[in-house]
Amino acid sequence: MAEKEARSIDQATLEMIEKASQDGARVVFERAETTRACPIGQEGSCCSICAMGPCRVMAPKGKEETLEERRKRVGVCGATPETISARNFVRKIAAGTASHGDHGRVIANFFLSVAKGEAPGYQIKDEMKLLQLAMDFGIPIGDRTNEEIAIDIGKLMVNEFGKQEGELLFLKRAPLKRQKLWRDLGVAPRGIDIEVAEAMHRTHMGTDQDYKDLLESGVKVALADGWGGSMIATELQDIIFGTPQPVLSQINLGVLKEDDVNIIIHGHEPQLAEMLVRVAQDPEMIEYARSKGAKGINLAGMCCTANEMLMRHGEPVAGNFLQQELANVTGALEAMVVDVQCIMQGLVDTAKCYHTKIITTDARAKIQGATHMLFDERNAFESTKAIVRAAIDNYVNRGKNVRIPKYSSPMVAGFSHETINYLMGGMFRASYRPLNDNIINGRIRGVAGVVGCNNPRTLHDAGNLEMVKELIKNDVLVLQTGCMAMASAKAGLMVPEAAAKYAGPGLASVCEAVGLPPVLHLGACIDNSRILIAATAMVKEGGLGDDISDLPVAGAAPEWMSEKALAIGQYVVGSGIFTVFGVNWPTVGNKEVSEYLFKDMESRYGGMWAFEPDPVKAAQLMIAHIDKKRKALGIDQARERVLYDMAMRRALES
Ligand code: SF4
Ligand code: MSK
Repeated sequence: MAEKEARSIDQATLEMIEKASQDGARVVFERAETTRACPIGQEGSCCSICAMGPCRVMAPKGKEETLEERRKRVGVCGATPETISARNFVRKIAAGTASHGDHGRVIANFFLSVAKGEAPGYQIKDEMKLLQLAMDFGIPIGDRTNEEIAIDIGKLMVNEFGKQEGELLFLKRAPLKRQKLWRDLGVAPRGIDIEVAEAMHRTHMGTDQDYKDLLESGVKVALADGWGGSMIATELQDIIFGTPQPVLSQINLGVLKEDDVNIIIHGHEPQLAEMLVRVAQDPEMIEYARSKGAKGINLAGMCCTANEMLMRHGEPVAGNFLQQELANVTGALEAMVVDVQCIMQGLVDTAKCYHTKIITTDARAKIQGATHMLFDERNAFESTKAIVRAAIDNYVNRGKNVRIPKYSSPMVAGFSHETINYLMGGMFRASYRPLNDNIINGRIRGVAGVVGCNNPRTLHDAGNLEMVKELIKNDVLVLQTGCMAMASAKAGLMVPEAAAKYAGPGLASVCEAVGLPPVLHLGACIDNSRILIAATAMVKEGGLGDDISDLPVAGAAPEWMSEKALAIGQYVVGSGIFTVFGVNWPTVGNKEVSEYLFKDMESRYGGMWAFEPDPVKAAQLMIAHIDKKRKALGIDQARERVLYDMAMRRALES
């Protein structure tokens, strides 16, 4: 087994990996060593979509291939390595889009239920956002009630999933030039489900067999995620649960409490989490917990549900993706309550060594060996109470083998597009003007979105930390979502004081003036749509070009693992943003497909992919891209002047 330090840079994680090994509990870090990645699948050179295969079409390593050899390197059906590679890639994007889309669809239907009064316990929290959306869609406001307006919005949004023709409504939010480009290239999505279905059809055996055409269809289906399913989910969640505002919280396994009933909610959709926040504070439930010998109920989050509860309520976060099983290992967790996406089946096996109850709550996601307690949105309070009661009942089963790592870090989260607008511009003239001005004058060199998961094939949290530190040191403001946001928060980058400690002088001066951390938490992975909205707002504010691809911005996912991350990357690239992924790259076995993604896409979309597993080098690629855009905008000179001033100031200070 590898040295434990080779697995994570997070002390709480290392401590729990060691405890797991002492307790005989298997966790993901160990499985990643015993279950090696398949090198052929990893490079995208295996096709298994029909029963004539699987067909493996790897290029010979370390020697030139003759034309004859190359001609023979095809699947049984004759599919070329390019077709196979592109098909695999597009299928992953379709799966990611389907997952975000299904989340968005559930939220749209839930929104409609709330508006109709069929989901007691929930109501419209952000009236301003509701009315703004109504105006965007031309829905009459007049003297209608919020609920009447919301019913119209809900129906319109539900319709986006099954729509067969036309264009997704949210595409109209993009800069005009970008909208035209999508139309000209034939990638403007019609509806969400139709694009997923078409991508699955195109990639079926014997259908689309032109790799460039396949990859273009990958852009179309990904745009149905970013400007469709994900954006719908974020917007409607904000209206019902409240648009996030800056909140203070704590993060890491140290947020679990020795004497409380500990409950972690893990997954993605926030309806149950929202109700859990209420039920955990219910005097009757607290009394019930006390009757079992606990001091109270401690609710924390894991992965993206954690982000949802954090952003809107400041609830503590127990950890990111690779820490989920380690929460069981503390021996202090009464229930891990899960819904959909990123929930490791290994949780059940790990829990067998402790008393933790793994409770699945969604009809779409059951796990063998877990307890299934269906969460019913129409009877939310009572069905949540039943879940909390089951956790409390389990407190008496807690053994003596309890060790909660003493690590937790303070963090500020809650930076929606609206709060950035407000914080930068002020309440009475909320605007992106100060952000754009600071980019133009060079104090802020550019903006980077660093998002995505953890992956045990790379050192846990390290890729994120090295990349983010390199970016902010070079005056790049960093926006984060998902599990990468958590990695930064654990390391202390999401507090205002981090600006003076880690940021370059230009970025630090802006952060200090506004009271912002240099790294902003924008929410869950579904909320990457907030980054699209923020980028569009920067374009519309003026002075930084007339399309997203003109902006000095870049994206990255240094530790990605999920298909959703690929869908996100593809919609970000398709929206005009240079994006670099770490760990491994699913088309690396095919030169032509990789070149199309890494080079040719730029001439079509103004954005392209890159693969660089070294996080510092990846950050430098992002900075070089930002500088290229600054030069094209003619604002590179301004930055040089500021740098000179700062260098002088440093020299004076030393
Ligand atoms: Fe092999 Fe072609 Fe079937 Fe793929 S579709 S498994 S390449 S025969
Ligand atoms: S939870 S998709 S591991 S970010 Fe959204 Fe984290 Fe990636 Fe899941």
